Amino acid sequence: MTVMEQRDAYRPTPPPAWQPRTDPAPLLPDAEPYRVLGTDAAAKADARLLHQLYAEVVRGRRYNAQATALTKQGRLAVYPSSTGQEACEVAAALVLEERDWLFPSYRDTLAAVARGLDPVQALTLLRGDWHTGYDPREHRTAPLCTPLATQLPHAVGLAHAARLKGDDVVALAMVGDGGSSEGDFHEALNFAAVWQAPVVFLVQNNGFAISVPLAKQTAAPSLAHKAVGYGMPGRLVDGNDAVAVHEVLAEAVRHAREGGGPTLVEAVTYRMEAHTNADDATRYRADAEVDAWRDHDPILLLERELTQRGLLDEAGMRAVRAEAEAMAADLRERMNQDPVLDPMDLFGHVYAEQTTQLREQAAQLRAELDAESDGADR
Ligand SMILES: Cc1ncc(C[n+]2csc(CCOP(=O)(O)OP(=O)(O)O)c2C)c(N)n1
Ligand SMILES: [Mg+2]
Repeated sequence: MTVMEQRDAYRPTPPPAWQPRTDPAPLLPDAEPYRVLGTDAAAKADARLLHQLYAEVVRGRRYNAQATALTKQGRLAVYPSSTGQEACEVAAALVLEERDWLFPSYRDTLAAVARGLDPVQALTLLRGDWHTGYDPREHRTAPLCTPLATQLPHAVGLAHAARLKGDDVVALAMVGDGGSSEGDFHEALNFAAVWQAPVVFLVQNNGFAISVPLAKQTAAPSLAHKAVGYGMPGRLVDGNDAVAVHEVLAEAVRHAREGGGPTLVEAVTYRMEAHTNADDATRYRADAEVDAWRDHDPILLLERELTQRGLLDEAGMRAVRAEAEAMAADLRERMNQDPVLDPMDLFGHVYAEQTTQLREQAAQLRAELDAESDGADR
């Protein structure tokens, strides 16, 4: 008789019941986006911060309108407007210290400008005349990133490296709802959580990835819920409420700085304009849907709060608008000047050491340019 044949001799016990390694409950986002403006909590909002957010958001709206106008005048190749999303743009810039890093996407020119970049320099890439247009190290602002979500692993790498070196640096990376479906999004969040890197991920859920609505993009309960799967907190915030976005991001930055690791923030907002000036949004969404968001405009929400508290009157609004107008006039004037460009710069920053092919191409272009200028001299 074998052991197996002996009754009760071999009784495998089931493995212990499976338990999550960490409690997922504290990581879960709220059921509703966090709001401050229009609620009782708004009374506690700092008057100076309210003014600052208001001035920046108004300036941002004007910047968007001016940049879009410049595309129509042929001065800018393309502009992805963030009209309607200015609260997210401005709050993201304001919560960072100078030593921190911002990793923006192509839609986040305003965040770069609110961080202190020259408004013209910030448009260099979209003008198509030079690479990034500004020194990312000087401004601690990575290039405005067109390949979706690729800025996220960069942000994680930088933040992790800074932590290893003992530098007090937080990276804030911005991405769209569509970008959250990319592999880079997954890789970045996974690494950030495993390494407890000091990163804040800000997803601006503006409803669309060009013409694709969020419902066709994800089956997740919310984009903020995705955080739980990686083991980081997810926060859901009203992306048009500048005070709420500022508060949630500031808290996430503080948490990261103190060694608490990354946070995923989903800001629920809406893209009021088409994807870019080259897109026709009326082909895939109804005007009524756009109109429904007008009463929840980030400027309107701030204006209501400031006027109700007696912190802003007509004269104050006029002064803020006049300042924004002056910025737009300066932008217009400088963008209307033809930039001085050397076509040979094309070859300057491709490789540390040029390949034979590139050297040949550079020589060919040099010869063509010389022949042209000889012709012009004659
Ligand atoms: C890797 C990659 N795939 C596709 C594209 C083309 N593309 C440019 S913008 C865009 C939509 C992105 O939507 P979302 O992430 O929601 O950002 P939003 O434009 O709404 O700010 C797509 C698919 C791209 N730029 N990069
Ligand atoms: Mg989007």
